Amino acid sequence: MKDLCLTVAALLIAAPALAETDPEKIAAICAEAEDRYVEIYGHPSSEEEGVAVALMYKYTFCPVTLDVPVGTTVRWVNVDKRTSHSTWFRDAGQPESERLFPEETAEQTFDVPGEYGYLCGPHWESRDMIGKVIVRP
Ligand SMILES: [Cu+2]
Repeated sequence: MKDLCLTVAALLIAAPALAETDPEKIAAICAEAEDRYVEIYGHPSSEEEGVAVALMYKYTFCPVTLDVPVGTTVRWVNVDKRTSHSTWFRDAGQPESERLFPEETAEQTFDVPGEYGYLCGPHWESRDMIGKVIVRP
């Protein structure tokens, strides 16, 4: 397990525009992703203590937009079976995370309110794998 605990710089970023995507399709993918999570960890992702969980599955971040209070640590979990993903807060000037292989995780704590758009390095261009973290004061 890989923990990337980075504190996001005090930058308010304009999130990249989300591609047109069918919300029903996203909901179906994210329901499947949650099933995978329960299969792997034995409990729902919402029951993790002290972190907000975002899943990486089928070229989708689940939820696509994660809304959290300031000071929250977000844990990304790859619940895919074969594909690796990353998180890249490109517009905040951060380097891309290491690739997360299936069942690997990365964490980042958000100490500054704002909207943080991010990309999956290998899939943002080809598969519109894009997400956003909204950090509330
Ligand atoms: Cu990806």
